[in-house]
Amino acid sequence: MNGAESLVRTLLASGVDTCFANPGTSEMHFVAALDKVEGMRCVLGMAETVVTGCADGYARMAGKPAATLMHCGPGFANGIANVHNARRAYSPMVNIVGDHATYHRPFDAPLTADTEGLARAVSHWVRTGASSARVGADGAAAVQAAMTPPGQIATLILPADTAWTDGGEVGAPLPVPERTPVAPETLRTIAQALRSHEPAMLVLSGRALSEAGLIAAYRIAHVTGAKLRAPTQLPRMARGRGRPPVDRMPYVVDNALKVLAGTRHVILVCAKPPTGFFAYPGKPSLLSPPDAITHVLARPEQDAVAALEWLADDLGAPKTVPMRDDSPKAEIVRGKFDPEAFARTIAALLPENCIVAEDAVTSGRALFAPTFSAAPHDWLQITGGAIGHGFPCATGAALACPDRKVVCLQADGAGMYTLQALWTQARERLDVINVVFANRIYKILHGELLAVGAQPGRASNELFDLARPELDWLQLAGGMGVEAARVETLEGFADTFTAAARRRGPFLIEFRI
Ligand SMILES: Cc1ncc(C[n+]2csc(CCOP(=O)(O)OP(=O)(O)O)c2C)c(N)n1
Repeated sequence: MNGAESLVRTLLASGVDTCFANPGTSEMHFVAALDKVEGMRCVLGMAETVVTGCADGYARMAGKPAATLMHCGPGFANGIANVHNARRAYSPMVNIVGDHATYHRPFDAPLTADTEGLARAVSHWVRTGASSARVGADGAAAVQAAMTPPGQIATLILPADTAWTDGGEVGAPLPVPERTPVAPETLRTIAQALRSHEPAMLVLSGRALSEAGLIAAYRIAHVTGAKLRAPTQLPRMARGRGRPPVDRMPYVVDNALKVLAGTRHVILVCAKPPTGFFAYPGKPSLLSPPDAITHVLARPEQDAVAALEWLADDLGAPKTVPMRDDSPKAEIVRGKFDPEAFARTIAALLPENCIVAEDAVTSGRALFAPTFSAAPHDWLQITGGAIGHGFPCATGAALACPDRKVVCLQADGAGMYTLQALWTQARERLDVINVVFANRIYKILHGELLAVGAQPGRASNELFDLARPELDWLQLAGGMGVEAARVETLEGFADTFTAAARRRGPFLIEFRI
């Protein structure tokens, strides 16, 4: 058995059975091993950002890593933007990056690069295989690192000779550490702060946004009056009717400052302190009031759900609390696109138990609160601000959950970064409804220009305008094997979406705004 085969067998033994790939010559022995060994689902992504974005969506829904297979430093570099998003979502991911044979490196052949340096920039764990005999053990260590709470990026660089040389040994699966409990003194201190009835806010992310975490947080809010918020960008949240409607922190700094104003205790549950997405002249970076006390109830790798449940019980919260949802009624609205009207419309249309992958930028700003009244669903967002996440994230989520409908809400400019994911959806016959918000402009950047105090001019118009030439999403999707339709009204959208939801397989709706 060569090193490559030992690595494939190790990954399978450790529970990794899906590989998103875009291989090259240095990965040929790994590919040959995939041919030889049964059990790995291999999915081609026709750009590395698609590969890594798929692995992110897959991990968020499967709760375990997929492997990726990429080619040398430049291939990995192409994939970095969505590794960055995955890292900020705490998604477990095992990247296998093929590279030149060890003895070939000194000759500086064209693909020679600082692969380790590139990997280190975005990975929690990096190793370069040293021998075929060690590659199996390295693979098991990579899976262990990826699965270590809260979820990490592990990158194993595989020089070609470590893959093709005989003497490979299958690595035994390694134990995965449990989530650590929150210290009793932390729980008691925070319980005391909440009992003071001074204005408090729990900021929930990670596991705290699971159904169990949200219910416990809602119980705490019910007895203490504490407010609940999720960060502006969240990895995954259980939402919809019957689940606690916890809104996001607004993106716009002034609005976020208003939400936090007067808060005395900011209690972080797997979340970071509320921070502006960017700095703006004359505005603060940290959004909590300067005199607020920041408490850390649970770090992302800790057992946040148990901590929230302990607090809810200790504070004497009833086990079940009536759910109050003030969000507008879910109903199909008529007329032109408008963010609020679209939100009410999609709330009426989302299929039960669907997965929403959202990279909708400005068209998505108003989506969050009104869709609390939709049927129960999971919502995935771009966590690292590196746009071009929606299509691949939806693709990976659909592979992880073949029995669930996936709805991808994608801005057009961001969608152009990774539209090749549509081809993967067609090839794998994935059940995804892609909605493209075709406003034909980098709209958010117009707002950002004004926010830094500048005025739009010739150059900024040139750089933000996407209408010359116009993108034709029907042809783009059709060219990659995905059926598509164009709509210009909300009622047209509702009809087309309803028809798409009844069928299986990928579909794209271009919503002309
Ligand atoms: C990888 C990456 N490159 C560039 C940017 C900067 N950026 C932020 S939003 C944006 C344009 C978004 O336009 P679009 O997706 O059409 O959404 P809209 O603002 O029109 O709603 C750009 C280029 C980014 N966030 N990430």
